[in-house]
Amino acid sequence: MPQESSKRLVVVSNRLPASLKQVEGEWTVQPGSGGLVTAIAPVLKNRGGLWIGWSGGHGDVDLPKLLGDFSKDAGYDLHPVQLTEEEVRGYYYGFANEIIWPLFHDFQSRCNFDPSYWRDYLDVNLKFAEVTARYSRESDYIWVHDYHLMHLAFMLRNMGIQRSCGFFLHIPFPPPDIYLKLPWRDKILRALLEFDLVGFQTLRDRRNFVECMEALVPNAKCTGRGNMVTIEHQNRKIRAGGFPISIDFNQFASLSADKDVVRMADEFKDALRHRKIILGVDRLDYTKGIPQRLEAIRQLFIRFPDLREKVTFVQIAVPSREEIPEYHSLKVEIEQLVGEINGQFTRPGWIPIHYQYRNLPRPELVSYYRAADMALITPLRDGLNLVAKEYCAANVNENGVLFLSEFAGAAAQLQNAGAILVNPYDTEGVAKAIRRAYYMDKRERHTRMSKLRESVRRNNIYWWVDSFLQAAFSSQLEDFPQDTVDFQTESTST
Ligand code: ADQ
Repeated sequence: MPQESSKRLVVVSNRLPASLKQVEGEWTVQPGSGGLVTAIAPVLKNRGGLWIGWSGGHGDVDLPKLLGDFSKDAGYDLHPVQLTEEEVRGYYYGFANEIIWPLFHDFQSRCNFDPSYWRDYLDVNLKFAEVTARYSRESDYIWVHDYHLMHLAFMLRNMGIQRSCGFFLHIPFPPPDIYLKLPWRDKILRALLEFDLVGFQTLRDRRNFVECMEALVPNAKCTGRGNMVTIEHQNRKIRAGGFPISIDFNQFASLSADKDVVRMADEFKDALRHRKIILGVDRLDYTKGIPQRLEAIRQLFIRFPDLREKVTFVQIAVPSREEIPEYHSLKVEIEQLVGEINGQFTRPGWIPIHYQYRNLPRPELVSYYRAADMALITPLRDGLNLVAKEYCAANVNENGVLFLSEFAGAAAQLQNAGAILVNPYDTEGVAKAIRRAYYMDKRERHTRMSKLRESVRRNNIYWWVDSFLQAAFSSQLEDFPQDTVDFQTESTST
């Protein structure tokens, strides 16, 4: 890799990779456990660096002291961006969650294009840029994450601050017919062109981005074929490419083999009397298709009575964005559907759907993955979907079946690797696919799952960080290792 790869890294995301918790009356900082933190923390520690993000409120704590202590242990610095309640309401709940999230997931009818949200979004992006400018140096590489902060490079340039900046979008980028509905479509697209590298989850997202750019910024020129392209705009070169995010494969695989996890998985199977387990795991969000999935389960029991009392569907939903009324109505809708379907089919000794609404500790979550015979992952739209990869990594016995929505970014990588693709809106089609998998022989299940696990093991989270940083630091497009991206299956899509 070129010498520049030793640049200090500055990560900027909406939230810091740590949360504040009260333990016996004392505030403490607990490290985050998500994949992004796991992958980036060692890079930050090795090459030196910092993470900038919103700390999440708590006005009564001595934040600099708490974060200072945490930084010493972590080996990299955390710098908080402090936001007022109004800013959080307008920028986070408003602009990010009521405009960009629904629009970019093709739910334009759920958007609330309130112009005041836009102003809050700009103000908060400016605040993030000020903190970034204060704590970073000109030689640093700034890596910005996600749709909350699309204006960060633009703000830095406006302030006259020279930095190399990369951006990664964790959610889908919509095609022009949807993106063009955004009232601030030009400004956001031009702001994204202020980054030096713009990364997406899939090749399709990258193509959508280029098509929107061609419609809105006609003087920008795009060259290159395949995964990475170069865009020339106002005497600058911007790179755009697909980098499907992943998980720490070894961490999930070894946790799944841990004796406590094995015991929990066995207890869970005993409790369900060794019926086949179909598992759904999601944040409770309308993009995840939980009601449609429940309807598919209903269809399964209507169309195939031979499977009644033979399979149990377990849906685990993690509470999310509970302050937003739509998320509350979705929760009620799901609870009603579960009650209805259970009322329709339950027999003594068998409840068809087990529903849990809670955040699970990682070992418990992995024990569910381990125990499940099938994972039913059917978002209506998803940037990637990490649960699909976590299920494969944890399926150490290699006998599980992964059903994956065609509309999850992960489908581009995993469809040729053994996942069974389904259309989440086609509830009868999903039911038929489940029945086929129920009777699938052991050899086919094993062939599919070992291929899936190999794909996730190879393209793990460390590979993802390396791919992005290599693209960020290489001066030549050819330096980017195209052949390591499993995108061949997407070549027919636009
Ligand atoms: P999310 O929409 O949050 O992420 P996903 O990728 O599936 O979706 O990640 C969810 C995470 O939450 C997983 O790591 C999972 O283990 C965890 N989780 C889910 N249910 C849980 C429960 N009940 N208890 C504990 N943990 C639970 C966004 C995008 C995705 C993209 C990721 C990463 O929407 O498309 O894959 O970012 O880029």
